[in-house]
Amino acid sequence: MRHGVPDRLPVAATLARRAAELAMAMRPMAGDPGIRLKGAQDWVTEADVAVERLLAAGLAEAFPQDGFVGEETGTARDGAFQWVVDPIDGTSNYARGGGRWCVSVGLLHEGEAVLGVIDAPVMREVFVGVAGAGGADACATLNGMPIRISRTTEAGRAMVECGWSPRVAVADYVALCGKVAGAGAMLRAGGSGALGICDVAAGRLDAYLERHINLWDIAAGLAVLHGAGGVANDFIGAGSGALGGPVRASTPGLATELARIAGW
Ligand code: LIP
Repeated sequence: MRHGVPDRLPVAATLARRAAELAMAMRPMAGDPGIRLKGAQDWVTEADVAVERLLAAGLAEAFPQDGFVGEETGTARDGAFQWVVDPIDGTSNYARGGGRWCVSVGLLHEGEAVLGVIDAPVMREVFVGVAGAGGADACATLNGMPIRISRTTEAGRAMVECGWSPRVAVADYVALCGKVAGAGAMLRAGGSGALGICDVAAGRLDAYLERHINLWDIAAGLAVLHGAGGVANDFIGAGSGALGGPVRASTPGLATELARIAGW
C-alpha cells in the first residue's frame, strides 16, 4: 500500500461504520418534514449534516495534520493527505426511505485518490479500495473479498449507468442516454455516483458516466475503481476537484469508445 495509507485505512473504516450507523438511526420516513430542500431535486437531510460532523471530528482527532473536504461543510483544511467525504451519497434515495445510499470516505494524496471506504448499510455492503505503491499491489474488496472489473470491451455488450443531477440540463442528459443506448448498451440509473462506480469495480456494471459530478461523490469510488483494475478520466488533473466536472469510469477496453460516444 502507498505510504501513509496503512495507518489511515482502519480509522477510515471504523469511522465510516459509525457514520453509517448514525445515518441508519436518523433515516427519515419518506416525506419527513426534517428534510430541507437544498435545491430542485437536491435534498439535504439533517442526517447529512450530523454524519459529516461525526466524520470530520473523528478524522481531525486521528489525523490533525490532514486536510478535509466535505459536501456539507466544504473545504475545512488543506494538507498533503486530504480526506474527501460525502456523508450520504444517494441522498435522494435516503430521503425517500430507499436503500441505495452510502457513506463515502475518500483520501487524496497529492491529488490522487489513494484510499476509499464506502459503507452502504442497508445493502450490507462495504467497499474498500487502496492505491498501490508505485501502481503495484493496488486492490479493492467488497465485504473483504477481492473484486475485479468486467472484461467488456464493446459498448454493444455493455451495461452503463448514466448519473444525473439538476446541475445538468435535462436535454443534455437525455441526449447522453440516447447516444449510449444507441451504441447498443443497456442503461441504468441508481442515484448514487459512489455506488455506481463501485458497481463498475465489482463487474456489475461496465461504466459509469456523468456530465457533472462533485469530487466528494467520487473520491472514494475512484480508489475502489483503480484498485479493481478500472480506469477513469483524470477528474482532478482536469481541474474538476474544486467545482466538479465530468466523470467516465469504465473498464480499460471501453474507455476510448465511451469518450467518443459521450463527446466529453
Ligand atoms: C448524488 C451523486 C450522483 C448524482 C445524484 C446526486 P448526493 O450525490 O452521487 O452522482 O447522480 O443526483 O448528486 O447528492 O446524493 O450526495
